[in-house]
Amino acid sequence: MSITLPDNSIMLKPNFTFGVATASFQIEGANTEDGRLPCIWDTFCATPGKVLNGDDGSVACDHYHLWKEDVQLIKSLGVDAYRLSIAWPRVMDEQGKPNEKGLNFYRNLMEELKANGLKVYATLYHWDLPQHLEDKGGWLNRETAYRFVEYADLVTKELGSWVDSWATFNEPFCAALLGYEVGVHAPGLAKPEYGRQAAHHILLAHGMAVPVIRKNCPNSDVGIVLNMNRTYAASDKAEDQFAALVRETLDNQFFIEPILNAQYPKLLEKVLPHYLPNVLPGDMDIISQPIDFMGMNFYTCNHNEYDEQNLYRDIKKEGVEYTDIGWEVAPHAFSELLINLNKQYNLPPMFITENGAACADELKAGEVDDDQRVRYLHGHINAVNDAIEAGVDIRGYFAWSLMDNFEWAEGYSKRFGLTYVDYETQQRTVKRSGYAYRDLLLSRAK
Ligand code: GCO
Repeated sequence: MSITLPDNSIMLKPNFTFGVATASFQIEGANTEDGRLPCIWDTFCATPGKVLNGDDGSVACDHYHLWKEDVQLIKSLGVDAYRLSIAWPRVMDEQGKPNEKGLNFYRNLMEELKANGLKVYATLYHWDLPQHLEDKGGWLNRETAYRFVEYADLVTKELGSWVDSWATFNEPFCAALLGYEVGVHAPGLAKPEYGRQAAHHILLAHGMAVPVIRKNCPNSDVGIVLNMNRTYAASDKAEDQFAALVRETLDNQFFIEPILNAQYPKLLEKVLPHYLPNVLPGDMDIISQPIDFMGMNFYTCNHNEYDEQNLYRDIKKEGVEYTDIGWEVAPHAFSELLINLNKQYNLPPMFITENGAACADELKAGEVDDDQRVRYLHGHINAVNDAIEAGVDIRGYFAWSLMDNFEWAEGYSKRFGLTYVDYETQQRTVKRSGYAYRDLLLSRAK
């Protein structure tokens, strides 16, 4: 099995960008080195019962020390670009002053990426909020949005010359909802009214940071990365159709509409008014600044039926394929979602900033034969191609992830990498999927 695209696919043309993605907390380790401050994920990991097997980010993939060989690994995969995130607690001290040692790590890394001909896609916030800001209320506190703008200003001034594309936030949904409403991610708070308010402050921080980044980096693109799911109704019954609509509204529209249309979904005013955050005058204009791109992270789809209490409830579908993390493999949902969004909104250029599969990989005789991931990537890359053919403006695709890493509440138990990581020895082994991805990319005409 290989990963192929139709010969005439736009994705094979030189201006379509292929890459691999990671995030700081998931790979860097060295979480006390060179003045790096504690972040909410350090605290969460240290709280018994929160992360599987008590795993933490103290070593992870030791990328903080192995970055140079990791750049060669990235290059060996034949990609055009690398998507990484900057660790806020590494580059700024509690007084808001730059931490030069932390900044140097990213300067060296980015310089090396550039020297190897790779484009740099940087995300400012992939969930590692400094703990001292959480102690003052974190994303429930509007002040945190102002602190974020100071951080964005510092980082984009210091690192801007290497970065082709800046994303303010990765997945506000997960940072806000999983962190403050459901409590399965850091900081682990769980009050129904918290999640959407945290989300509003994150969106506000995004909007306030955009003009600052544009000023510091006039030659870089600026955007935001959202996770999106396609939700299907469990049946043709009207109530199940309604449940699916509510689910997509809460997961997708709640984040897209403020950014593109300066409003929270109208449906919520009638159906779930307590899910509407407290918005101050002017906020929606700030949030809806024009952006150069929208990043979309896509993994799976949901099937929902009506639930008296919560309006929707997940059901597990029979007869479909699942990955090791229990997520349905649904490439059709990917193209459908992109095509639907393109009809519903005036979308900016889209980048698929994450897509991938967790598999129960095993290293045998120096090889990892991850057939399911190869099939997953083939299906999903072709789903992107289908969406492009249907008229959606998609400019790039990033596989999640460059290598196995810290999978949040699942710790190191779930492997998403194109490269296998032996956490004892830190040895990296490119999996069959990594080679299949590389072969697709090398097949492109120069
Ligand atoms: C996310 C994050 C990644 C995850 C990946 C797999 O989308 O949740 O961006 O950090 O590791 O998505 O869950």
